[in-house]
Amino acid sequence: MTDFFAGIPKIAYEGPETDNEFAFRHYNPDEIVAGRRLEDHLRFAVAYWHSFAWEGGDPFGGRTFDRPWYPQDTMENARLKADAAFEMFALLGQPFFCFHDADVRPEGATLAESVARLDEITDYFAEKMEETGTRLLWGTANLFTHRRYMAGAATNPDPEVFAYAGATIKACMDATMKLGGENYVLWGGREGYVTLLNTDLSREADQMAAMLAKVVDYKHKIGFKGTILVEPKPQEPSKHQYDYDVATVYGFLKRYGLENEVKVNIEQGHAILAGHSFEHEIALAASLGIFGSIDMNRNDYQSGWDTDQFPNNVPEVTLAYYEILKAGGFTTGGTNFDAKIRRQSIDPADLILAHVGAMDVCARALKAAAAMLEDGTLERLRAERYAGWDTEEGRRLLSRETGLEALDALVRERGLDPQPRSGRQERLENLVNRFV
Ligand code: 3MF
Ligand code: MG
Repeated sequence: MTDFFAGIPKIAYEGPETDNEFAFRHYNPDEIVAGRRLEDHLRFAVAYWHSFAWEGGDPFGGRTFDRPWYPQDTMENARLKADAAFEMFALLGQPFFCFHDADVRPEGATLAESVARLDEITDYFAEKMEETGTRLLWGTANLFTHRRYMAGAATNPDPEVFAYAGATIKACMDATMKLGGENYVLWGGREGYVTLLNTDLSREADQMAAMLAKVVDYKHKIGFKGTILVEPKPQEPSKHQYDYDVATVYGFLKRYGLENEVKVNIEQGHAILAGHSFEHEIALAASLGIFGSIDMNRNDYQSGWDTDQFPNNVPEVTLAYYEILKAGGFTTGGTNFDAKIRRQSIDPADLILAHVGAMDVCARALKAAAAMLEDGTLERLRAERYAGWDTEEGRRLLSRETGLEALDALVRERGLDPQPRSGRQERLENLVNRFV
């Protein structure tokens, strides 16, 4: 036991009327919504890196937090950090967490030492997972912080870095499998470039595909039953990242024949950076059959960079869960809070309350989305808009046999003069507002 969260009670559901800060107002894990427990719909996960490894630095200043597990360079402190992390998981009662190797153990002098430390700390996790019932949503390798990765991991011009990255991924996949992880994530923060002047795009694409294929092969070799997920992001830290957005990732998977093996972990902030909405990225992934999981953290709308803030906008989050529910909900995926408290939020209570608020926002949003789906008006109006395509004639127009000449003949013979119809956007927005 640490005393890091001393005085903070276990968070329970007390309903919307409570004035207790340390309570859920909307997230009642056992509430049944659309036939499923809320906990099983939302599948919340805490991100180890932001909550326990990040020290509050920014480009203009160093750490602002003061934690008993600093400096994070000994295994003793790694264990202390794990103690505090699992104490927070027990207080929040969220079912999952996620981690990178670099979040949980100090880097060793050699690969062998780093892997031995990862094995040691994840054995410690296994005991704590058993005690608290917390599960692993996904594991991942940090292939972007260490200087060896400054020019990329799989896409590095140096094959030795490629080998080092592969060995590191192997260790992280082994640890994820050992802990019963439900997914394994790859985010290519430095798989891209800073200047095209020194970059061979086509080689780097082949290298990235080669590594992803090795990941898929190793998954099957060890019998890992989870899902391999790629997390799209358009830039930052690279000027251009190859996994730009869902459409780009799908094109890449298709090109290298990996589209049935890999899905996507979509982050709200990354969607915005790519010039899309979160719900656009989710709907597109679902329609392509590659929707996997989400990172639920927003950006500041004025700053233009990845600020990784906790969600607090119910109407926005509702539209995301609407697409997720429409696609059948999560299978192995979940809602990971890849979010950090602001660097002035230095109290342990800030960490807890950030998650409490975010879980409530997501619960409200999911309930609103489920009610919208159940009501069915939105789907009915959408279906009506396309009804012409469900007719015999609609199907005939799409068929390859009906060429451009046939379309020409049809318009002339029938004297067609199609009349515009309202898209009814404001009516639909009003409808959504009735639920949020
Ligand atoms: C960066 C991110 C990453 C990924 C993580 C797992 C550090 O913007 O979102 O967090 O989520 O690397 O893939
Ligand atoms: Mg993320």
